[in-house]
Amino acid sequence: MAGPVPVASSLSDIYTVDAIGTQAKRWNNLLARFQTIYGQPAEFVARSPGRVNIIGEHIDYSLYPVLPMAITADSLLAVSTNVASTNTKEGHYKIKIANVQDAKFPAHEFDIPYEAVDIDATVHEWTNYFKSGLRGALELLRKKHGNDFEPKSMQILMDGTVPAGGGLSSSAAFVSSSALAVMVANGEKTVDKTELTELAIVSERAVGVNSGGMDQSASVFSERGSALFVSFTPSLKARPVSFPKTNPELTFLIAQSFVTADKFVTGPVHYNLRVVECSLAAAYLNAVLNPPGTQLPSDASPLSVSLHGFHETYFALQEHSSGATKSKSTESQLEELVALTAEKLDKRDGYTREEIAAVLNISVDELNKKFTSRFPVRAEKFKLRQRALHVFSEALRVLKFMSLLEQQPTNTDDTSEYNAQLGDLLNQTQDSCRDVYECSCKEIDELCSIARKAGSYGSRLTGAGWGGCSVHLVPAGKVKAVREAWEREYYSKLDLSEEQKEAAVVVSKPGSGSAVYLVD
Ligand code: NG1
Ligand code: MG
Repeated sequence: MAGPVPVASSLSDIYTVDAIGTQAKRWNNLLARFQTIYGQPAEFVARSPGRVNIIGEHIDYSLYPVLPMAITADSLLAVSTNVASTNTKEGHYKIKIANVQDAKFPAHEFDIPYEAVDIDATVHEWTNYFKSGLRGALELLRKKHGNDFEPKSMQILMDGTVPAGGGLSSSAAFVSSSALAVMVANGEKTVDKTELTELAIVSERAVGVNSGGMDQSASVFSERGSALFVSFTPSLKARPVSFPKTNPELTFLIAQSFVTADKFVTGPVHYNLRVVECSLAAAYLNAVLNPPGTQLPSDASPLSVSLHGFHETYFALQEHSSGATKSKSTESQLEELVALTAEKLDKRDGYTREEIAAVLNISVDELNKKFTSRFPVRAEKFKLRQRALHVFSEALRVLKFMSLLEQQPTNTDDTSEYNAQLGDLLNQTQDSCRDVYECSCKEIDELCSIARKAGSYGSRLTGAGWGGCSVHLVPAGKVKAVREAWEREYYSKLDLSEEQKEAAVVVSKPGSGSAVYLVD
């Protein structure tokens, strides 16, 4: 699992047999366009895929494990480092970057000083994602090779097929493929997957989103045919998990809502606010449940303290004071935390800054400085109870889902009941996302209920939510019925282009993660 990013020598190392035809055309087009634009061939292509999250929504930044899988759609960066230096400023290197969709994503040329990559996160500019991968990769290269390391100039052509703002993680695919491209362009023969993932997680925050680490892990580590169990503590680990053989066979369908949720725009009231609420909930629970003065670990979460950090500290202290030798199972700990949250956090309409600061025994200024200053958030009240209830119960559902996957059904003549148990957990996630975490939207709710009526075992939003994509666990024999129902009851009511109709629903098999392809 851990180890270097693989070097592919043919497309069959990257894609499943059924995808190769389409992908070969796309790659040929990318390489031909590269030649036309830059007048020379590309040296290599760096590739990272998007992902769909099967279960474990909005808990990665609270440092609980999640279960995503990579999809076929990906970000490709064709690169050459053979750049004429005649018009590059002294002490600078040149980045020329273009996109195959040049009307939507115009080409740019940058002269970047050796010391620092400047990113203006206040403007919404597609090349910021490249720059954030560049910045992260250069930090790592400097750590390895010393501070006077001189980055190489690069010419790049990008082709991304992960829809932006669609909950399939186009950003993580772009940032991690960018960081990978920079590492390879600067002469790294092998790129370590864990190093790449960690730098991509930190890099993406430079674009103004306070993200967790699920997407980058799924993009880099995934292996074809398996989902990926990603855990973040004590350190980042990813392990492939295969789906048992079931009857009826199970298929994942991904359906677009065509509601675009742009974190860059709505972050302060949606995504970034949830991250802050979770961190505040951790601090609040620590103040009311742990002995006075207890410090939570300031771990790798985007903010200073996490619900997982509170969880660990709480039970460690309990065991210590009771002298218990056998620790409780994580499942029963999570059940206990759900009950404690419901009891101790009673304000259903949310807590004001003043109320929270009083319990934490700090001033409102200190609270703002510690919790709400790194990323923009806008809120009068913070729904600590609801957010913590979602996180603990969702973390529990991930464990339940994993234990179902690990116990093969005994009677394989008919596993409908087993399939239904998997589906139920997905449905519960959707209920919690809609009602408790408030990250769904009516269009996603609609896609889910249409699918369930037409035979889906379990349907839910995937990714950040507030639009974007949904994921559905459907028996193979019902795929057609589910697609038809969506067409009839949902898509036909939208004004969609042919291209959008084409991309609205995909049957997804778990795909492979990041790779480098050397062009010969
Ligand atoms: P998407 O759907 O890609 O925007 C986001 C976060 C994840 C995770 C999910 C919710 C980023 C890059 N990714 O995913 O880390 O928190 O939401 O589970 O912000
Ligand atoms: Mg994203």
